[in-house]
Amino acid sequence: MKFELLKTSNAYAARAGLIQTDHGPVETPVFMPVGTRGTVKALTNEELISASASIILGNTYHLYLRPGMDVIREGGGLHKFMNWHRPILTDSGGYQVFSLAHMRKIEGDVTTFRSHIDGSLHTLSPEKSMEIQRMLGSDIVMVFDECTPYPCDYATAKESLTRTHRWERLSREAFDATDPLWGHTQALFAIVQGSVYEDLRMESAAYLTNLDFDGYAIGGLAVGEPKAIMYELTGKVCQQLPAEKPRYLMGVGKPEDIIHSIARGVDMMDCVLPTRNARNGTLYTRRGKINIKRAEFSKDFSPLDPECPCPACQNHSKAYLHHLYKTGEITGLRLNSLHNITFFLQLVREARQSIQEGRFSKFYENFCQTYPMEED
Ligand code: PRF
Ligand code: ZN
Repeated sequence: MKFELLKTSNAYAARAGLIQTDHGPVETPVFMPVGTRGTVKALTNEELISASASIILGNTYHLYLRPGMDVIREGGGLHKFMNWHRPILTDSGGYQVFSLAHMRKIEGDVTTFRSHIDGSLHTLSPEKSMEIQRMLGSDIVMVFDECTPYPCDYATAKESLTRTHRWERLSREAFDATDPLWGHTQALFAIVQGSVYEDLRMESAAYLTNLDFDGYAIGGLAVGEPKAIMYELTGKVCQQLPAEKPRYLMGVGKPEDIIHSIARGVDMMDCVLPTRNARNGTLYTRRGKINIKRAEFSKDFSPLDPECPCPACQNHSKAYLHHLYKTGEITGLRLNSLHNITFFLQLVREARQSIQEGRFSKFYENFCQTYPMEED
């Protein structure tokens, strides 16, 4: 993997860059649609490509449980199995085990848990997560970490960080001791943790920079802390990270979080919000979100956004989307998902273009004035 920094904003820390992988380029800043179980929910690969998705995310935890590594191995790795030949980033399971699995027990560096699907007993560790991600064949592999909840007292955060740093070093060693299985190279990203404590975050950034990863993620944010804390720590951690490596803010976020993060130096983001919200009728526009199930749309025959290139906006009215939602038609969920993914990808692409053209400040200030900000 190669990362090239193309341009940095003058007034803000926003950057435009280019990641090169064996499955093609990723222009940054980038929003990564979430394909937890080997599909971005409700969308086909062709539709993702039409919406210009350049990289998607997959999850070690889910794919390991279902379909399982035997199927992935026989299917020729995740790219071939799902017939997606653009880049894939896989999360390590470190977050999902702590947020989804039942009955977790950490013994040494091995975490035992029960599957949230059928209660069966499994283990994950730094070594095992690397082995699974080698088998999946993702272009970007994430280290196995522990995401602290919010709130988290200082002593607990410090103890967790010590463990996470050990797990990240073990991830690095296990990754280096193994070879890719599917004929393309894989990159390894570290994850900065440290809860809401600035000194722990700085310590984490310094420790991980020393281990020399291909990129650096910021984990443990967007877990319920006040927005102001998230934005401030994101900015401070970015300043501490090497300029020549990509930075990934995990699990972010709402459109305003995405733009505020880009302004602070983040290059990559992912979130289930556009697809999950599409399925409960929440649709994004330049003036904020709307809920298509509201009665006010029942006879609104205008498009959601005439300038949006997606099929929901180009071919249909809000009244029709409202009707499909109310009747529970699958097509409604698909059109809503297409629209939201198109919106998120386009928003980040516009931010990137403004950075490249040296007018990010204007883009940012205009966004802040026109997009309604939500409270904590
Ligand atoms: N760690 C990992 N994945 C994550 C997170 C994390 O801290 C988050 C936190 N927002 C989302 N996804 N491994
Ligand atoms: Zn649209």
